[in-house]
Amino acid sequence: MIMLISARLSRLALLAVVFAVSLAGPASAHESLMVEHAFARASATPAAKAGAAYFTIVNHGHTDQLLGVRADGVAKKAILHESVTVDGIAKMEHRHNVSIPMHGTVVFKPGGLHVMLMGLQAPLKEGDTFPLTLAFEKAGDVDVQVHVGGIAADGADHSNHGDHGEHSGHGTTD
Ligand SMILES: [Cu+2]
Repeated sequence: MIMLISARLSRLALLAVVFAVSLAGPASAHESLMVEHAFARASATPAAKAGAAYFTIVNHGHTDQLLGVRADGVAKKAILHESVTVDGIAKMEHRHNVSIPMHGTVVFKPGGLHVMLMGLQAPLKEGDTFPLTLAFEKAGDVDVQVHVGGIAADGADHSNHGDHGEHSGHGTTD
């Protein structure tokens, strides 16, 4: 009987340890949130002062929030924007934050959520990369390298090859 009780106690202790380890996980929350396929479109003219960056946030962990973005050395300001159509009129809305659902994926893409780069230090050139820092509420800062594609890049692989025609169907308004 005493043996049985102590066996149960040690099993409880083991469970407590497992539970404590699984709670001690801000580091693993950081790794479980990934930013993939970061891209931007090349500036259409050398005088361009604004640009946009896009990426896919893949969250393998708990709910988080994207609170802001920094593009130090690239643009004076980087803002979270969303292109929306209200009563048939396309416009861009400032987003103060973007919710990242648990085990969810949030796609920033032309015509939807994007990072607006205001006051570009230099026009974005196809083939270049630049750093972008995404600030998440729980995961903290996540640095990504943004690949600059053509002026109509949509993030798919085919847009990175220059030699099979223009994708003239894409708008460049955002
Ligand atoms: Cu915008």
